[in-house]
Amino acid sequence: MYSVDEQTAASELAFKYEPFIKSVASRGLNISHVVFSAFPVGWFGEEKSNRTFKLSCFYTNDTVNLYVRPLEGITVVVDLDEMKIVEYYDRFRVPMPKGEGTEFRLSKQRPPFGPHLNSVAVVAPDGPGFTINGHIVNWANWKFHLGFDIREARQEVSLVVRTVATVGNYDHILDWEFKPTGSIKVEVGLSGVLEARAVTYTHKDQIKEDARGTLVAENTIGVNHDHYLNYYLDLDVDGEANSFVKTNLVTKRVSPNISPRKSYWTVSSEIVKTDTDARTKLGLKPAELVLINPNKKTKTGNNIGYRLIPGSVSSPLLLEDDFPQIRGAFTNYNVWVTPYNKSEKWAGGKFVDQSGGEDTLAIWSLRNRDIQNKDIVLWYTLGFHHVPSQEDFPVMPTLSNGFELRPTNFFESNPVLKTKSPKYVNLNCTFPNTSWN
Ligand SMILES: [Cu+2]
Repeated sequence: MYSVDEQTAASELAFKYEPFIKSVASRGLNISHVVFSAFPVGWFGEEKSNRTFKLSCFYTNDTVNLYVRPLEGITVVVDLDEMKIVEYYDRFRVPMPKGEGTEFRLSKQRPPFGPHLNSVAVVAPDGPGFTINGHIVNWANWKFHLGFDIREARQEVSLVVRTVATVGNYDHILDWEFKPTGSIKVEVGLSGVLEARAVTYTHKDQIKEDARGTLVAENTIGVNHDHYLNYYLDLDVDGEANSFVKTNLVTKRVSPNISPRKSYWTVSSEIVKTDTDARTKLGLKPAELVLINPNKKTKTGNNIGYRLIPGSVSSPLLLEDDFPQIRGAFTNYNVWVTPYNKSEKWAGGKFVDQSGGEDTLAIWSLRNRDIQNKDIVLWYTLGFHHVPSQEDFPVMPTLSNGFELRPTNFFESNPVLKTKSPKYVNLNCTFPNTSWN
């Protein structure tokens, strides 16, 4: 830990340090544009460690973004208790990144701007319904303590396309949220009426067998069950020909005597060759799953892509040779990628309950078909294991899960910076029941 005063004192020390002044001058830079940022030096197994931090240098000319123009190669190490420079390195030179294109302030953005967003207003005719007294917030059946530390807020408007599919006793609220960032968030909310089984029990103490559910009311068992949804995502990322990339996040050991550090992590990307290889169980090892267009690159040479950010992951609990699992085998993996084929549309097969499993995604994906630089389909299986609780009776409050499709090197930089916030609308309503202290 260190204080702001210590950081200031150390910076002052460095600005007067002759070798540092020379290093800056020898690069043809103006020292009045240099700022320091302090990074604490941790414990790396030394017997006695000192309170030190490293000062790294940044150049502020042509930018207000303090961290984007690192003055690379120079490090000043300051002992905070002694308040003196104990190590100094000027090791190498690389070109300094440009200030151009680093402006993030809305008021400084220049045309061309992104698409126009209309204002949206939410009206609460009886007032907001909550009260704030000091740090106590009261709303509905909630009362909680809240400390505010708001620095900056940016308005965000997104468009939600919603459809509700009522399938038997369940309602599925299917949302597609389109964001100005280019992200698409997909969410499914489950509500509806539990599948119940009538029993003789009126109290949990009477149950001596495996009831395969929860006694949610007298004589009523809410049955344990699953919900699985499969999303057929025929994505065309900047064109039809796409590839599926698995970017594995891997731990590397540092060779001895190079650094006091023992490990770091990096990424190892592989373009997946076939639909059989593409089958992925999520959560076993960290990886980013990206659909790229291998024929299109950004200005800096990254492949244009969109990545899948999964929600919470479910895997089947039934045995593989159990009949419902044979026809519902699309749940065996969370992610599948297949070449586009007009006849392959329904992951669980055309005949659903009557399927013998032959016409399902699990069978199509056994053929080792090439999925590189082709029109491909991403299939995402999302699931819930539902152990009913009393709150789910007589009708269930919405339970949600989802995933996100997020641009990944699709844009040259953050696209939202060029999106003007919608105008603030003052509806001039009065809120009679609210006290704002
Ligand atoms: Cu359920």
